[in-house]
Amino acid sequence: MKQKVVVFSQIDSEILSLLNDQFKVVVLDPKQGDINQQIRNEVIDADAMIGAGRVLNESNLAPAQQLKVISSVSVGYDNYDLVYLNQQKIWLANTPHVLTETTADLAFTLLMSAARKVPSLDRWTKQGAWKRTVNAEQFGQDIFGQTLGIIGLGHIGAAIARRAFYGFNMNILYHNRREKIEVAQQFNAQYKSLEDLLQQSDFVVTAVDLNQQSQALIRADELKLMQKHAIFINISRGSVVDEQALIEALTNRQIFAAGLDVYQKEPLADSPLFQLENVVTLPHVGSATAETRKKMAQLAYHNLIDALAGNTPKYLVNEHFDSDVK
Ligand code: 8YV
Repeated sequence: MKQKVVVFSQIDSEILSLLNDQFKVVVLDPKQGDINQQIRNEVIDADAMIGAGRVLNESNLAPAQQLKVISSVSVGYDNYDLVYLNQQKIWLANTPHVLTETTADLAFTLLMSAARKVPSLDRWTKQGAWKRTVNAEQFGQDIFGQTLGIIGLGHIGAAIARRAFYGFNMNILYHNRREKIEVAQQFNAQYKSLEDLLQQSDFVVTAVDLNQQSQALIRADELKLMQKHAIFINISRGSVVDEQALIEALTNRQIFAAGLDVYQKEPLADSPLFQLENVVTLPHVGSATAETRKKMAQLAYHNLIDALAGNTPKYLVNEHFDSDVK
């Protein structure tokens, strides 16, 4: 009998047809009603799940009888209850590396857009407000040669640093759980406490995983440390920042601007952020290019295939239980 795969979000069509060739595939569809109920119904006899962007934990996975692997089409895995998956001996696999450069590109897109007011000036121009030469209201902030503070010097943080160092001659500061001496040397990046980084940077970018240490890392007190002309960029996870405190800092012009790709609650709906001219809002598109999303789907597919063949997937998140249990 064919093994059963539950696809819990939209997935690349070529990968879907590869899955269909080999497995009994059930694709969940939020339009067909409560997605968590669909998960509970379908997971009972599922061997594998593949997808992204859903919270999976005991509340929807409990009925699973033979689930071996959840193959996430993402590098982040904060939406999965890893403790529960470990208890249940369910493998979790992710898709690192293939999205690093694309996500770093997006960080720079946000940085430059916020610094040079690209979205609001675009609207202004199209509205016909450009009557004579621009004045101080339309002025942005310099990028070249400025100081960039990177919170989280992992793969994506390092790819941002590379752009900043080679492309924009920026002075780079970083904060990380551990010092990253070798990576930092490549970009002349200096390790700083969070407080010093916030005080000394013209731009602050968060590129950390969401975990217990990084949850609400940036709150009102941290935002107060930033300079008045500074720009805050978040491409990691919304919950790294106290969004309400950020909204207040932007409303009171305590900082110059923000560029956000991620939010405490996604999709972002009816937010005070929508009223602010000094924030650039994107809909969680860090990795969203056609090429990269395809590579992520391929990697997730290979992780799934490995796991269903009984082999440890290449990018296993939960390494601490024996692979021979399944
Ligand atoms: C995902 C991301 O594709 O990989 C991650 O962690 O944030 C994105 O690249 C997204 O989470 C899918 O919903």
